[in-house]
Amino acid sequence: MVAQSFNLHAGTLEKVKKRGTLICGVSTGIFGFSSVDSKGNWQGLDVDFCRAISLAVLGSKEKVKFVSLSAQQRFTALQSGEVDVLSRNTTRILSRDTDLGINFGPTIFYDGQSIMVKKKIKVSKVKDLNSATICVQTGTTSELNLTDYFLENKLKFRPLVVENNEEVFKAFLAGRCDAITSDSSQLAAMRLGAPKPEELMILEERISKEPLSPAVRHGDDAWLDIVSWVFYVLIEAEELGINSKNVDSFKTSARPRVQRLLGISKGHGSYLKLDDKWAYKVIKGVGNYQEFFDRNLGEKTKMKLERGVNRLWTDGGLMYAMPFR
Ligand SMILES: N[C@@H](CCC(=O)N[C@@H](CS)C(=O)NCC(=O)O)C(=O)O
Repeated sequence: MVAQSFNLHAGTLEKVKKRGTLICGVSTGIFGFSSVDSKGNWQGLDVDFCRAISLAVLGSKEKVKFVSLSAQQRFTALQSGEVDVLSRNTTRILSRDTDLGINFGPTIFYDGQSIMVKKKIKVSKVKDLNSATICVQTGTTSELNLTDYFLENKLKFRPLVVENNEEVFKAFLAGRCDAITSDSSQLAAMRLGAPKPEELMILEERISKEPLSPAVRHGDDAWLDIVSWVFYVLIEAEELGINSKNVDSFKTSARPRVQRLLGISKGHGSYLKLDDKWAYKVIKGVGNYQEFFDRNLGEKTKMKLERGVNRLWTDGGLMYAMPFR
């Protein structure tokens, strides 16, 4: 029955509150997005996003259990209820959004697929890779895009499809393929793990759009609202110049927009069944989107990525917060 199936997956918020822990599906290890540091702590943009949800719902960034999921495993883990949210360099595409019984929240990182080669093969353009063998991980959009791009450009290639992230990179380093393909941020992360990163080069062409977005199960609109609005808070805070360090100085602000965000004017928590200070806790605990970016991917990190299209809309980028009112 429709009413029953609609309710099948509802209640994630209540489940998380009762459990006292958010269970968050991440990757098996992509530096800058979700990986374990030398002290055994999870770190990265996707990890910080889970911590932000945990702050909003449970008031602490520590109440998260991270579950490593390969590209193949991720959707089943979400569908079956093994994880409450998937925050794992996952591209939003039509078929996943519909057929898989999942819903995507706002895009937290706009990426694009690229191809990486060893400099010594002296290739500078994708078209130089005609008839090459290309390593790609199974269960990814990378696999599908590669076929489209080569077809469109009348090029041939042989795919070497490998299931596991580590194995696919090993295969490339061992020379089992001429090139490796993935989202360009992920190639940058992989390169950092190579014995000689300076010998590898990411070709300039971006062969696809990869809007990386968190996902939840169909049928729990209230939970999707929370995941979505946690993200808008990160952007809204950046738009307003509010960050984890200066947030307390905004407590006396006369601006209605600031008062609503920080819960100084009452009532904005109840829309999401959270307390009025939920967004304040998120900002205080993990900061705004700029802090997310700088800490995990920016100039001061090993990744050294440019903000690019992930800048705020007011700076010519795509990041835009829905009005918090
Ligand atoms: N964004 C693409 C690719 C995501 C993806 O899974 N990429 C691989 C290759 S870098 C990966 O993250 N592997 C890590 C893992 O399997 O844990 C998608 O959603 O399909």
